Amino acid sequence: MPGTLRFILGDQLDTEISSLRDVNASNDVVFMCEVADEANYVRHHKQKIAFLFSAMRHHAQALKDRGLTVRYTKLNDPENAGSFTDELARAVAEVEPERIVVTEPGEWRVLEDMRSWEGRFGVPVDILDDDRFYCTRQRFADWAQGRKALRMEFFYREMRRENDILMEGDKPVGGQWNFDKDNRETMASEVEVPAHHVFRPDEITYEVIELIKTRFGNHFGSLDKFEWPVTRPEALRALGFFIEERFSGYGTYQDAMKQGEPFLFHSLLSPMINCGLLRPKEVVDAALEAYDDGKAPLNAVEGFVRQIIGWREYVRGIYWLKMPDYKDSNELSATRPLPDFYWTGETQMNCLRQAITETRENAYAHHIQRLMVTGNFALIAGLSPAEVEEWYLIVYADAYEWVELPNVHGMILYADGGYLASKPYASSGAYINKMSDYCGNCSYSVSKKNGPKACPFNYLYWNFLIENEETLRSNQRMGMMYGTLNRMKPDKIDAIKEDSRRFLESL
Ligand code: FAD
Ligand code: DLZ
Ligand code: SF4
Repeated sequence: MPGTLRFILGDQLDTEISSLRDVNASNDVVFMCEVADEANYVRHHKQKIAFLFSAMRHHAQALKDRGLTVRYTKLNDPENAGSFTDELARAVAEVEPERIVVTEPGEWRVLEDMRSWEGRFGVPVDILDDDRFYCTRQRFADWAQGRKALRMEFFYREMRRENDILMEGDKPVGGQWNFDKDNRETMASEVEVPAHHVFRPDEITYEVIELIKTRFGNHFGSLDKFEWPVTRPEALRALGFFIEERFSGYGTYQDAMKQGEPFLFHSLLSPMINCGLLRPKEVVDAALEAYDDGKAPLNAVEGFVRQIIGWREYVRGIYWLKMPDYKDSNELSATRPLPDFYWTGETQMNCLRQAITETRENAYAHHIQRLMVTGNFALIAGLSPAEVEEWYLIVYADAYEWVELPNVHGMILYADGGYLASKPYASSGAYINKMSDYCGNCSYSVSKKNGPKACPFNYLYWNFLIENEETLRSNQRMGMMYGTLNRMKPDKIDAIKEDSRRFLESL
């Protein structure tokens, strides 16, 4: 008797995903496929593809172990049709289901495909809500309705109240909503960075790694090591390690950067949360439990929870509210091509060299490296939003368009004209110098403002303000900067322009 065909995408690796909730083990077929189109629509980091394919294969096995029938297409299956729609066509022809059930995807382009499936296959297609999130797309749209500016902080407070997280009645625990001011410590050299836990590849992962090396050998990134959790038990262990060993320092050192230390006190959980191996709600619950047990201070717990119920939900809300047009804007008319060093790491700027080299090795960089090093440079050097967005989507194991795009287009590049961030996050070398030990190992001098030895962030910062004065001057939050700029002597302005011209031409 024909049953339901349940299509599970690579970032839906949760046995409780909505599309499996009413599964009938005797009639239904679960369908998963590795397809070249998904690996190639941008040329993802090799480690990212290996992570996802291995996690998919392990998940398929976990579903079979639960007694479900799973039809799984490997990338090197000779019959593999190469795309979601064409692979689904093969599955439909074979299974002849009475309906198809799928959870809504994380990317607009996939949703568009999904909407064509009913017409194409002649069977009903149920696209269900992805209720792994705290906030539905509709709930976010209702919140956004009628607001002039969408600010994360106000959305976050609603999420706190609505989900009764860190609340005492209607007041925030500790008397403040946000403890960010306690989360800006630099890291003294004697602070010991917790151990990084390595998850050793098993046979399935090794097989996938070989496949990726053969099929995607020319993609960005190294596969010399592979240390990610790829199963649900491993992901839960990673969560446990974070809570026990890193969480207490998470808040204090959240913004710090240190040469040779790519992970610091960060959780490294985003690839697993985004692909479904971990549920955001269980991660937040684990953090709250650690707080109740006295394992982590409030600044760490609040800071961490804010990233997940605040930022993560907020960027998803913005993505679905603004797509498909969101990526089209280019408020600052930035057009400079992405410099080659974003791929090679070969630059004299030590901060960028560190962040990019670590990205190549780990398919990971922590938030401040993404925001204040690679992101800040992209902003003040006027790099093309489309090229920068593609780079971020390629290089990180946690990157999917719903989360990458608002962070890049809105947060770092201000390309949406301030829809997401109230002002551009532009900064000179002083910030990087304060929060890291990178500058001490750099060929440039962070204390020099002009000339060939000066830190390029210093003059590019002012050059950015000069070039975008017309657009940014009226922004109240930029008033102080433009006040300083206006007081600068003409020869200083000329030096800034000349250094910037020389440097940008050399890129
Ligand atoms: P932690 O510091 O331990 O944070 C805990 C969790 O909070 C993360 O696992 C993540 O789920 C969530 N989180 C934190 N900040 C954000 C944020 N700004 N937006 C959404 N979730 C957040 N995150 C992605 O998951 N995918 C991306 O493609 C991505 N691209 C980014 C691009 C730029 C330019 C910037 C500035 C940030 C981006 N982020 C992205 C957000 C953030 O940098 C990563 O989530 C974080 O670095 C992941 O590492 P972690 O798990 O160790 O995070
Ligand atoms: C990122 C990715 C890659 C590289 N490959 C696959 C794949 O072969 N099969 C699959 O189901 N999913 C893959 N993904 C994740 C999808 O791109 C993701 O599910 C969609 O972009 C929707 O968020
Ligand atoms: Fe980066 Fe400038 Fe510091 Fe060099 S001096 S590490 S370029 S901020």
